[in-house]
Parts: sequence; C-alpha cells; structure tokens
Amino acid sequence: MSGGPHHSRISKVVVTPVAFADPPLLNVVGVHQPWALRAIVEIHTDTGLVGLGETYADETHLARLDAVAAALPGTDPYDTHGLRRLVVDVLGKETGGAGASFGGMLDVSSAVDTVYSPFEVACLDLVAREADRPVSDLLGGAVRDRVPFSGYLFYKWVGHPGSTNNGPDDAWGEALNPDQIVAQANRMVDGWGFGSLKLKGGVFHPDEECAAIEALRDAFPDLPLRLDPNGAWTPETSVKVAERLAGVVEYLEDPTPGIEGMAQVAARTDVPLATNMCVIAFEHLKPAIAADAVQIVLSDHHLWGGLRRSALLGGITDTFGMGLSMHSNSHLGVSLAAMVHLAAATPNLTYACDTHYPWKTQDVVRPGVLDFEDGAVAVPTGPGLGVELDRDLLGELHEQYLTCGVRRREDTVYMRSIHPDFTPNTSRW
Ligand code: GKR
Ligand code: MG
Repeated sequence: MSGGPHHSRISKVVVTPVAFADPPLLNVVGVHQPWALRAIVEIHTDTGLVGLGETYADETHLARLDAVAAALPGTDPYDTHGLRRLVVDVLGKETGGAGASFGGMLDVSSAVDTVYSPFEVACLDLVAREADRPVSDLLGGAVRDRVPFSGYLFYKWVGHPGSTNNGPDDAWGEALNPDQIVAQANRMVDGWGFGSLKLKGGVFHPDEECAAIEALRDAFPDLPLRLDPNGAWTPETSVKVAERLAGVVEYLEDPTPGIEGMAQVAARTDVPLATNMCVIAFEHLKPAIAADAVQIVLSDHHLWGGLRRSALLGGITDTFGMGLSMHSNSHLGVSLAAMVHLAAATPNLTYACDTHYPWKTQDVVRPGVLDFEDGAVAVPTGPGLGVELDRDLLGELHEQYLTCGVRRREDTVYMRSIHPDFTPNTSRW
C-alpha cells in the first residue's frame, strides 16, 4: 500500500543520542551509571511535519537505528507494515537481525521490535498531526483522560562515588533500609501524588525487602504495593515471600527467573505474579499461558514493537483473562507521551503504569504538557503525541552524550568498578 502523490512522504530522519543525569539506583544486576542514554528519533516529511520517537541508545542499537533511518526517506509514514518489512530487511543486511541486550537484565532474541518501535511511534505522531488528532485516536480512542502511574522506589546510594554530574549527592538521599525507603516514598507521594508504590528489590536479602514493604504498608495503609526483585529469588524463596506478603502486595513482579520457575511459584500461591522478564515477546505468551506462569504482563512499547503491537498485546491479555500493567526504563518526555497515549487507549489496563520519570532532572521536551497530578498524567488532547522538542535542551543533552563517555547501559560493570566482587544476583536467594 502506498500514498498517492498528494500524501506526505518521509524526507529526512534524524536520530540524536542524548545522555541525562541518573542517580545511583540499585538493582539485581548492579547500579545505574551517572548517565542514562536515550535516542530521540525525528521523522520529517516533505510537507513540513515532524514526528517523534524515543528509544534506548546503546551503541549497537544506535547503529541499527541509523541504518534504518538512512533507508526511510521517500517512504510513506502511513505504511507501518512497509516500515516493519524495511526494518527486517535492513537488520538482515546490516546485522544479521541479531538480538539485543539492555542493561544485562533482558536478552531479546530479535532486534526487530526494539528497532521498529521508535520509528512506528514517530510515524503515528506524524499521521496524527496531519489528521489534527491525538495519537490515542489512532489506537482506537482514549477510554480515560488521565493515566495513573505508580511511584517507583529504589534502594540507592547517597550519590555516585566520585561523580561530578550531580555533585556527589543528589536530592533524594540514601535509601538502604526500610526507614529510608519510607522517606523516599513520602517524597514521591508528596511530590507527585502517586496512588500506588513499587519497590525495586533484588538488592538485599528478601527478609530485608519484605520488611521494607511492611514498613510501606504501615506508612501508607491504603496504597497498593508491589515488589520486583528481577528474578533474584529461587522458586522456594519466592513462595516464602508470597506467604509473608499475601494480602500486603497487589502483585509480586518477576520473583524468580523463567516461565518454568514462575509457574512453580504460581502453583503454590494466590498472590498474582507479574512479569516484564519472562514474557517479553509474543512467542512467550503461549508457553506462559499454558503453564499459568504469570497473571499480569507488563507491556512496554519500546520492547514489544511500538504502540499498535502493544495494543495487540493488551487484547491478548484480555482474551486470556490476564492483567495488564506497563513497564518502564529510565526515559524522557517523548517516551512518557507515547506511554500515556497507549495507556489511555488500552481499555483493560488493570494496574497503574510504572515510570522512572521522577528520577530525572533533565528533559528534551518543552515543559507543561506531561505534569503529574494525583499520580496521573492527563492525556494530551492536541495533535500527535502532543509534545514538542526544545531544540536547546536536545542540543544540551546531546552534548552530554558526546562528553559523558557512556556508550551503553552497564549496571554490572559500573558496580564492579566500585565493588569488584559484585555478582549479579539472579536466583541468588
Ligand atoms: O531501572 O534498574 C532499573 C530497573 O530495574 C529496570 O532496568 C527494569 O527493567 O524497571 C524494570 C523492571 O520493572 O524490571
Ligand atoms: Mg520488572
């Protein structure tokens, strides 16, 4: 399918890697580096429109984005099936279509979905701008006008050892015990109004992390709570944690690695299990559903191949009676806008979405569109995604990318530069 001569055509595609300051957030594979990387994709048309997308910026991924960007001029922004074929084709030629690894936590067997995603989002932004409608209208229309997010709590150091990007300490302070986690939660709830909380675990012994969840329960009796150790526990330990936290957490996220391990845990507890680790592509749905391994899938349009494929995932989880939540990685405003439009147009989004947004102090979009009120973001009603790039900020964050020296997310490598004996904790407890 192709547009007639009166339809806009892609004239230029620009991929800009950016870096933004990130606090030392701890997780199962290590600690966040001082700089988080993202790539901003701009698709320009011969009619003067610009569509935006945002994705990871590890150097292998960037090379793939650049290869696709070079092949796009002359194509039709409405033809996302054609875009996907082009991505398959380019990746086949340039890289053999090999997979991708992001932060050492997830291994994706094919790079097609992750590379396709920011271009699909940018095309939908363009098409929606041309139609003078919000992107949510291209996904079936918004079923809610505000999208709820959960406050994402992390164990963290007081600052980056020896770092100069934020000074040695950031505004959040240290969070290494239950009291400090409650203090962090108070700051999140006071500042953003979140109506649910998620703790990133997998850092300390599960007893300590359960104590932190119990302290949160005491401090916030009415807020739904989640704990996500990114597969740090054995199935046996996961069952014990589930027994201890039954009735306290709304779900446990990836307590143990793999569909088989999750199925063993699920068979022995009524606490719902969620995942963004063992079901991360369509091919994982059938075995996970057959084994009743997970009750909630966290979608993520960056990983699942854009907004329309994420909407498809929503339909599948609905069909099989599963819950649906949304995963996050460190991100900027273009991603947040896309997440909000997707969530707004997903009828069966059964849980508040994750976001790392409060952890960043810099952005590339003009302020004022994506403000949090009572833990929710109002769905932009203007054309497209509803966000505009601030060219000065984009330039500033690109300059930071050029000078920061970070070229891929490496939580384990960075942790080992501080604690040489550190080993990633998957299934450790
Ligand atoms: O930012 O450290 C982090 C998180 O642990 C992230 O990498 C995970 O992908 O947020 C994610 C999760 O829910 O597993
Ligand atoms: Mg998770």
